[in-house]
Amino acid sequence: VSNASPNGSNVSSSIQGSESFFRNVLQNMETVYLNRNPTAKRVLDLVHSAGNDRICYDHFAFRTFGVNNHGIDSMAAMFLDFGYIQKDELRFPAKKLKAYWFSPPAVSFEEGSGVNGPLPRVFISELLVDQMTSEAQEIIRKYTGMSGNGSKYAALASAQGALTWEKPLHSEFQQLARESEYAAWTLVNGYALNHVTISTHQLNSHLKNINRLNQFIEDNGFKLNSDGGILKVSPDGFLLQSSTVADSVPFEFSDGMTKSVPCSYIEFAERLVLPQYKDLPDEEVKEFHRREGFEVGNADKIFESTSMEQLTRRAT
Ligand code: OOG
Ligand code: NI
Repeated sequence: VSNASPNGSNVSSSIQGSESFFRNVLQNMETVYLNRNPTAKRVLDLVHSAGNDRICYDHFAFRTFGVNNHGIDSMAAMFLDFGYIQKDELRFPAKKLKAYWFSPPAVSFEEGSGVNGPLPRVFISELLVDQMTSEAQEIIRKYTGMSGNGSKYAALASAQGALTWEKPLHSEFQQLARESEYAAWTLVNGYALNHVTISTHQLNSHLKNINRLNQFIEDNGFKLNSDGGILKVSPDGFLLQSSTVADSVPFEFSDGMTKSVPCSYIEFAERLVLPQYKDLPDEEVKEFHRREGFEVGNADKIFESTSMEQLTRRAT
């Protein structure tokens, strides 16, 4: 099977190992995520009940610390082993982050919903720890150092909903939060799924239009990330994204303090049909006829879905 894409390479891959085992791992990551994040669960239920029997995931996203073998590679390992292919690098100098996205292997059956549908792309970012202040580096090196070989089990930690390091002090969380909300998030959430993304163009109701979906989500009382505007549009105009604001969950720090910390959010993506395929009849349009990949300008704003500014913003 070839997943030759018009704006990507012609590299094709097929799933390696047992597909049912791999899907089971994704399902466990999803279960941890849905149990912790009531907004994500509610939104998926709402989209289902609005006439969409089938929901396809555009991508899964993870965050990491780029130090002590705990960076992108630690989370990418399982995906690469099962046939994912590393694609473009994205850089976010102001946030001191970089990311890669990975394209999924071809599978023989993808007619189901959710993790039983088309395999999601994967987006993995890492904090460029060397560029942080020495105070922040000390905290991050302390916890990734204590994790040790834990980074080899990133996927396991994600599927279990466990940290590979011990819980931090509240003061350490606060110190990181002052410098980088991404760093603070990763210290308390580790390899947990940061978000799943609903592929809106693969829905069959009127919600396949991302603007209608955004309106529907807001009409149901949920707050969308407004950074740079609700709808994030790539410069070419063909990749449209939006996201909810992350839920907060109580977290018990190692000093016994329990404080609310940002957890995960849910994203929506609509990939428009590329100009060279605009005359294809709707029923012939496949995923590879649409805009591929990610966009730095969109991603930069989607990262803000876990920021204090968005969490504390009053609903409009
Ligand atoms: C990832 C933000 C970027 C996208 O689809 O561009 C992103 C994050 O918040 O960790 O998800
Ligand atoms: Ni995303």
